[in-house]
Amino acid sequence: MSAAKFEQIGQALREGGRFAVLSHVRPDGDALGSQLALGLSLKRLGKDVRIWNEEGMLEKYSFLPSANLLTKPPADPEDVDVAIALDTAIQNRLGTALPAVRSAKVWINIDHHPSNPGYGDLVYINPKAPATGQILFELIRSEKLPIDAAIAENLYVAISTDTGSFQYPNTTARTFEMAAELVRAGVDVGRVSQLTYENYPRRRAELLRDLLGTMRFEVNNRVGAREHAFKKRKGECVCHLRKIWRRRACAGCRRAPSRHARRGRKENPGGSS
Ligand SMILES: [Mn+2]
Repeated sequence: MSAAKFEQIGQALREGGRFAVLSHVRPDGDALGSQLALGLSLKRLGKDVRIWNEEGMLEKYSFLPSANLLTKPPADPEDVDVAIALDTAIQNRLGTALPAVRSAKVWINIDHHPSNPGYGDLVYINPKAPATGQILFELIRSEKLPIDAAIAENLYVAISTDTGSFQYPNTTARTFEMAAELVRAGVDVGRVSQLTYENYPRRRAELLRDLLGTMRFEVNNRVGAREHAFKKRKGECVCHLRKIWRRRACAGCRRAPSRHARRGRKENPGGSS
């Protein structure tokens, strides 16, 4: 499904001067980690790089190395040579970053969502890759682009979060090989894992407390929670319930299976995995 080869993308990265590295709205670890990793690698090449996401850096991922480089796009467009969309199946999901890069002469589209229609000039889509971060790692290695501990940690978080900490079925032997290489490149696994998975903000702890408070057992021991209380954060709630009672449907949420359940069966359009 990929149309461009790594060599062509590598050449565009070396030849361009001004870059904008973008990803989807409502970003996840793969989106933000991928943006920072590629943005930092381009900076190490001496490029003029913007790393923009409509929502700016999320508090949850503010521990990522050089997280401060990722900002909201400006209201007025800026001149760039190359716009790079990462992990974004639908171009419109770049949100307000899209009008900010309207001058881009070359578009590069790197993604792992099978529904990505292949917009852009240089397109590399690998639906078998569990994370866009994994594709970037292969690109960086193949094209001998700069990598250091900061870049490695961003890639590690991208891959770790999109594989559910190397537990989802999309995790392959190659994913572990890559993780080993990233650790050799300087990832502090204990520190990064703790910051990624054991760093709930207070509001999340409160949500969990409220969720468990309304939990009930239904027919066949299925687990449910009062749906209306958690409408806005339903996905997050279901994730928590599934972590406690695997494979038991959440009665209140039957029409909204968890992201984990959808993963692998039905692709999530718009790129939130
Ligand atoms: Mn992804």
